[in-house]
Amino acid sequence: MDQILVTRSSMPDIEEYTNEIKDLWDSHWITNMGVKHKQLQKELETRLNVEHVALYCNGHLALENILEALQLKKGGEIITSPFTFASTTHAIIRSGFEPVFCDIDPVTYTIDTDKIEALITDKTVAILPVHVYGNICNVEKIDEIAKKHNLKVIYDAAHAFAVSYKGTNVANFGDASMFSFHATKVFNTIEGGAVCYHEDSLEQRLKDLKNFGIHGPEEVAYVGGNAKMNEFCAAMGICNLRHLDEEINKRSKVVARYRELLSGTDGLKLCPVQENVTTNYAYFPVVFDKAVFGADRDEVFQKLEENGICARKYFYPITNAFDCYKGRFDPNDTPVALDISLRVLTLPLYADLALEDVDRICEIILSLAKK
Ligand code: T4K
Repeated sequence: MDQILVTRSSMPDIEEYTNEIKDLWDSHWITNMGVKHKQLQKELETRLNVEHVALYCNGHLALENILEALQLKKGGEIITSPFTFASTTHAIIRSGFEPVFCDIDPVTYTIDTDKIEALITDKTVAILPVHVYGNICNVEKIDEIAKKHNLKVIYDAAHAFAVSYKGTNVANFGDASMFSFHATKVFNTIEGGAVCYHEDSLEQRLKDLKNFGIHGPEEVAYVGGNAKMNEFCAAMGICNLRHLDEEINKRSKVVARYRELLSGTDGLKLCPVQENVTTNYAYFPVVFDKAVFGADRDEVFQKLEENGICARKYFYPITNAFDCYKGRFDPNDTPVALDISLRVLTLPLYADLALEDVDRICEIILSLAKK
């Protein structure tokens, strides 16, 4: 039996992609903001209904670049969630800021907005919440806190592409949002990412940061790096965008099947469907309570693995427990995040995952339940 991995990249038919990249052989223009890059940028601005999209070679550098472009006071504190992928915390630290970890809400696993204000000091410069698993943060409350304390808000929206809240695409919240277009995401450009933002003045700064600060063949005006999306990645994005709705629709069927089979099981906690949110079905996390269910997360993980099914412990360990930050942060400061990280498993989810495979995965999980 074939292995089932936690996800599988969405890809267009090979003919569609080769057709899309044919022009590149004619022009020999394969990177540095070529026609595909421009086209994808425009298509995304329209699709997300946002003023500006800056494309990147990956989501991580997109995040580092927007943190720099906002010209926040270096050494300043950024309030964020540790229940996330390594990138979020690394980006804050690599950009010269100090992360201050706020605990998460036990239902959505996004930043607990009731705990943010107590963490604000005179050094705080921004809030960097994560729409984890595509669950939307409490954007209204975050906006209110940010306005009151004059803080910038940068969303890590790596998981939330195509998600909208009360009819507004998530790309529009805060001062900026970062998306990841990595191979594992609902929408991919192989590797890639984007920053969506409102303020016009950020456009030039982001361009400078991702293209060496070059303003012309004989003019280098800024000390920038290189984080451009190339033409092959942009072409993949153009193709994948055509099929996005269809892919999300297929994912919704997989998620519906998981919900049908697992909802109501004692000791299993699923994310509730968020009100007023059009979701993208990015991840399917399940939180296990051994005392009630009969098996813990690691036992379920192991059993699935024995059956060729690779679920993943997204996100364990939480970032404030990483080895590279030993002695610097204390994961016990965020007890909810710590607890969830020890009990969560994200189950396989991708558009072409067969419903029979979902049945088998659930059967294996439920076989571990207390009789
Ligand atoms: N912020 C958040 C909240 C994020 O989750 C991420 C990325 C970022 C920021 C940074 O964005 P990027 O700079 O990555 O654009 C994966 C991804 O590499 C990473 O993009 C993602 N988050 C994270 C949640 O998951 P791993 O270490 O789990 O990847 P890997 O290689 O184990 O792949 C997972 C599964 O995906 C494989 O078992 C099979 C499938 N897969 C993988 C690859 C590489 C494919 O089907 N095709 C592929 O090409 O991190």
